[in-house]
Amino acid sequence: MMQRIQIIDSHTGGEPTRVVIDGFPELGAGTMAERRELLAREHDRYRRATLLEPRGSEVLVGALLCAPQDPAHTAGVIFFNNAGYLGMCGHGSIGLVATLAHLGRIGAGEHVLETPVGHVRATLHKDGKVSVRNVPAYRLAAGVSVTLPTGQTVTGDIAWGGNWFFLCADHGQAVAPVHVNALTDYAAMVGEALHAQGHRGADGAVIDHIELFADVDPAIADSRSFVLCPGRQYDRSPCGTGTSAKLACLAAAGKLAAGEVWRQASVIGSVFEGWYEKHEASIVPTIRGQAFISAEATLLIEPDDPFGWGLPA
Ligand code: PYC
Repeated sequence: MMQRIQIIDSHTGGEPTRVVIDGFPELGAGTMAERRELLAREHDRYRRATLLEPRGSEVLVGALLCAPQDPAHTAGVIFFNNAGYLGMCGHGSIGLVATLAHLGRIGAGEHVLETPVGHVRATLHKDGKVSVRNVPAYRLAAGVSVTLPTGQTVTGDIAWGGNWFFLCADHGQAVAPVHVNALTDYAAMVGEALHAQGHRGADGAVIDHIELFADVDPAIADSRSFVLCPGRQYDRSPCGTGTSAKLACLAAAGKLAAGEVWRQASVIGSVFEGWYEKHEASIVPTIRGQAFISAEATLLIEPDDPFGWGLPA
């Protein structure tokens, strides 16, 4: 039987989100963490068919639209990428809200999204921008030193912003679009060294996002960053969960007050605004950005297509 997967594509600050509206297997009525686990364990070929070649590209981030557990909530969502599954995704949440608005399913106002790592509150503003009040973020460790195979030692913070991040600024790399290949190699090397030297997030979690910060023209933003995601793809947007982790580090270092706006630019120059509220030992970050719809399509998988479920790994 021909498989049909209905998708809507958007981009948030240049970073694509492919929302799956229909065509994935039924995942039951559990939490989004339970449904993500089931998807990964039994139906991973749907992730590969939807995101990877020949129907997608390595850079896409997927967002499976699910019925929420709580009918009072707007939607559930499971984020995934070329390498596996994500906890939260800031740019993807903005893309999902823009997609639901495009479909006429929601209007301006506040909406609750259930994700595998907690509930987030997304506000669709009348001007099309979206604010995502993320799960609590915190700095786990400050001043962590990592020695690279080149002999260079870099020092940075480990923080949670809905995914695990290592954030550093003393890397000496030029954070500019012409250098994305070199930045990708460099950030991947930092990630591997971090792992090899035993650095982990809470509960032994792999730190799978690396953020390299640099100064920027203050007329544009407060900081510019290159963010490498698992699967060796860099985030074209400033990364919502990465900006959340950055806000947690700024708050912990006493460099940004609650409610003060931080403007984070991506390597390609797109900007998110972010601010936080204090929450016990952590913060609750809010990220504001905008997504634009780029395609509506139905992916088709013929039963005899040798590459129907993606190219071999
Ligand atoms: O915006 O949080 C984000 C994100 C995570 C991975 C790619 N984008």
